[in-house]
Amino acid sequence: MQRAARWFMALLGLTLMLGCGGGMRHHPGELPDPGSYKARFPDMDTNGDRLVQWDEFKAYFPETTPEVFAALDMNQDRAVDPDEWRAFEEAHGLRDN
Ligand SMILES: [Ca+2]
Ligand SMILES: [Ca+2]
Repeated sequence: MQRAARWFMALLGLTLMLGCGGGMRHHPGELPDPGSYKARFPDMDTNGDRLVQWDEFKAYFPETTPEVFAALDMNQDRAVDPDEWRAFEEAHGLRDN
C-alpha cells in the first residue's frame, strides 16, 4: 500500500515536471486546458492556406478565447502556422506519434 502511494507521488511529480512545466516557458499566459485543443492542423485550416486564422480557430474551437490564439501565435502575425501548432502540441504532449 505504501509502496503504491510512493509510486503514485513519483508519477505525479514527473507529470507536473514534464507536463505543463515546459508549457509555461512556451506560453506567455495560461491556457485553460491545453488537452482540449487537440486537432490536426489541416482540419482547422479550412481555406487551405497553411495558416490557421482566428476565424478558423474559433470555428473549430467555439469555446476558445483570443488569449489562447495569441498564445499559440508566437510570432504574432495573427495566424498560427504549422510550426507554431507543432510547438504547442509538443509542449503539451498532444502529438499521437
Ligand atoms: Ca487558413
Ligand atoms: Ca504566427
